[in-house]
Amino acid sequence: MSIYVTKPLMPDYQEYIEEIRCLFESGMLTNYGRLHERFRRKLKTYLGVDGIELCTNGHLALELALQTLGLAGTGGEVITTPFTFVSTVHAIARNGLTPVFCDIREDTMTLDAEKLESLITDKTVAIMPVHVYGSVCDVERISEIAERHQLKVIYDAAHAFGVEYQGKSILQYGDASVLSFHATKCFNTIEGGAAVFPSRRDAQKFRRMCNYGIVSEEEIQEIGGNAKMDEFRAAMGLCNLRGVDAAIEKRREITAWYDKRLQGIPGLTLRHAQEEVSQNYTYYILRIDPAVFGVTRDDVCRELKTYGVYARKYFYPALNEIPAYEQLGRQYPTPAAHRAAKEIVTLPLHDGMNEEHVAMICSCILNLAAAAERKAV
Ligand code: T4K
Repeated sequence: MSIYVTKPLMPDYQEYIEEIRCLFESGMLTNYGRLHERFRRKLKTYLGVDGIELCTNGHLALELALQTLGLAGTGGEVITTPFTFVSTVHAIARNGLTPVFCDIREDTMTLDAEKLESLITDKTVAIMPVHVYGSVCDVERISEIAERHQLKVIYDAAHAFGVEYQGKSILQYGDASVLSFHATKCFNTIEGGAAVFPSRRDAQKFRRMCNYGIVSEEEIQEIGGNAKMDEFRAAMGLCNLRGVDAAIEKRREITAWYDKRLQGIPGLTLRHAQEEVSQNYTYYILRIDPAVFGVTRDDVCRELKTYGVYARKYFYPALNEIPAYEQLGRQYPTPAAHRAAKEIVTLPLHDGMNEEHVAMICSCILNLAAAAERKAV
């Protein structure tokens, strides 16, 4: 038996068939159809945000958000973090902008706002922080710095579906926030994403940018692309929205099973709990300090694989160490990001798991360290 890092949330087969039946009757499969609009409205209510527009995936939503805010092609610099999925940084670079890497906080692994200001120059046009693993960035401090320097803020909120801070959606901060609805996330539309803008004008422009800049049959306003969400994926979104609360609750339960077995072990650090933040439990992350635990994160991944458990190294390597970016622009030391990239493992977490799976995974990790300790004495 194999246990993968995640497994998509899927609706009941019959429920999905019922949802797409109308598409076989109407033949309207894409281009802002009825299901797209219904899904968008329901999502808006569920997330508690205005100005949300759907997209074909999270990555293109990031690229198009930068274009919507007028940043693409300016040749400016965008401050971001090297501890993220490669999509974040590619979205910046593919818009003719230069990523500048800021280190992360040791506890939340989000962009370290205390180091941010010293990286701002007259070339800086924006900040792209990441709510990595659904942990909330220092939104107030980032807003204050951005305002003072007149910079745009685009949050990569790919992991932050449904995350709330002080009782409100985290998506309301910044000039834009971008979600991913990829199959591997806690909520999915197979592939998919969305962008949230506080400005109605920006939201409308983003919507046009996802459809070639078309306003009407006779008017084209911008140089947009094609990044529309089709009706089949909107149908998946409608179905999954009904099941997502139960799936998040199951993820919370599994997280507690892990925590019970792994907390208090020297050399292991569990996820940092943030005050006034409600989680979505998309990822179970474990930090392994090899000097104390006796084995490395990579040893643990290898051992788990022998038991058919496919944990992942989200996010390794740090992106300022990959060939595309190591020579690019100004480089600053990011020791916290490099340590995190070497020490963090993402363990399997999905609603197909039971407590025995978690017990097996934890025993495997703890036994490996115990065996290493025996060998050392
Ligand atoms: N920003 C951030 C911070 C992100 O993390 C991401 C995406 C984005 C932006 C861009 O959003 P999208 O354009 O993707 O919407 C995955 C995902 O492809 C990616 O969405 C995600 N982040 C990233 C962190 O992880 P891989 O290469 O690790 O996925 P893969 O195919 O190895 O899948 C992992 C496991 O999940 C598999 O071992 C089995 C299981 N799985 C996977 C798929 C695709 C399933 O059971 N069913 C499936 O359909 O990238």
